Amino acid sequence: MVGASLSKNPGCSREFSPATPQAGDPVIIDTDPGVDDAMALVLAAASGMRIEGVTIVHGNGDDVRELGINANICLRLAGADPSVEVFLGDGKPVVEVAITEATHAGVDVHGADSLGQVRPQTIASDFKFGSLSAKDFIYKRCSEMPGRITLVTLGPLTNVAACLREHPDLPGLVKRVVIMGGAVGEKRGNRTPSSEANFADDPTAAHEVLTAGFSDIVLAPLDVTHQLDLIALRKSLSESNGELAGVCVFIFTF
Ligand SMILES: [Ca+2]
Repeated sequence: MVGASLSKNPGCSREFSPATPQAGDPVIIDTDPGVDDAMALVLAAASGMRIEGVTIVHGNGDDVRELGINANICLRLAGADPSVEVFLGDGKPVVEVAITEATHAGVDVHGADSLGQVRPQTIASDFKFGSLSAKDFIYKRCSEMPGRITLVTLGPLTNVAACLREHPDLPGLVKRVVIMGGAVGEKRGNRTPSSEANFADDPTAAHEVLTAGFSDIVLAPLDVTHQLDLIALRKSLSESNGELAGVCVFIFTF
């Protein structure tokens, strides 16, 4: 995602802080890893952001426990603080959507393990997960740190919507929501001709989050994510040594 400060725009009178969290900023990452989210977790862990917790949602796989294992693998490979816990969330949308070949595409795209079938064998996968559900963790931690946490969502917005349904006061507790989703400003979607996968997997949740009253939402739609030069990144990683770089190269190859 691209950080942006619009304060230098002469046509804009409002002051904006950088769109993406900076080193030391507390974040909760809601994710469905997923090869692209695996890279995001690795980069987040290496960025210096203070990861308060990682919550798992359906999307790039059907089994949130397996997706949670993927998240743990990424965090450990990236050298994240061992105290960072992974909390399992919902395995289906807040309102069931019809399963079609198109809506099941995420599972097919990311392989049987949702990680491009490159799970490293050298890392144990018998991880323990956080005792709270994803939605309960989100509310608990945001309540403990009111106005400080940035929610970063990389999958369907099911967990955040589920949290909102129980706690309508959540928007007042969150500093900012950074959402990877939607196909705003782009002529085609990646799930259907007009829809982006994260929003298509739970459109009700997307609607409920976007209209819940969060004071600061940063949306990173497809046209933003398509700015990443994967070829250059893969070349750079290929020239590096180490298990993490190797896994990332395999992921890109998949
Ligand atoms: Ca994702």
